[in-house]
Amino acid sequence: MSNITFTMIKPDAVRNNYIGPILAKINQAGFKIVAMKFLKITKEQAAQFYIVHKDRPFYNELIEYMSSGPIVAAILEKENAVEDFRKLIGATDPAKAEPGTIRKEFAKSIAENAIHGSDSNENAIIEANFFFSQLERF
Ligand code: IDP
Ligand code: MG
Repeated sequence: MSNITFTMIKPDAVRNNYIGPILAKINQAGFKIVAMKFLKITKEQAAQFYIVHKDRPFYNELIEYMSSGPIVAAILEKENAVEDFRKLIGATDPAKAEPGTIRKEFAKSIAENAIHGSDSNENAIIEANFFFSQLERF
């Protein structure tokens, strides 16, 4: 069954001019772009988006980083979207990511790791709703 996942091309990848190459890999892997925007989020929005990590030692660093520059946010659709997209982006730590994955190719550190991918169908819906109204989906 076709379902959705949510992604962000993170500030480091935008700064490094990787928007184009990352979108090419996403399209090549068979994901349909349902919604997309280029925007900069505030610290408060980053803190809310990553609230599940509030007790982790890297929470403040994560908020600073995610609000440090523009990101590309998108909803993607594909059969088995969440799991297949996590495979395409690779492990959180790019040093541990498989060859050919987006994080292996475009990320330099576990903190600034180029891209986000939802970890469950439930979170994909929550995250998509955080960024997009129904009028912005096609
Ligand atoms: P994920 O993005 O692969 O799902 P999570 O564990 O959900 O990884 O962490 C969310 C984000 O927090 C990561 O993508 C990364 O940007 C950052 N992060 C995760 N672990 C660390 C860490 O150990 N140090 C610094 N930043 C981290
Ligand atoms: Mg996660």
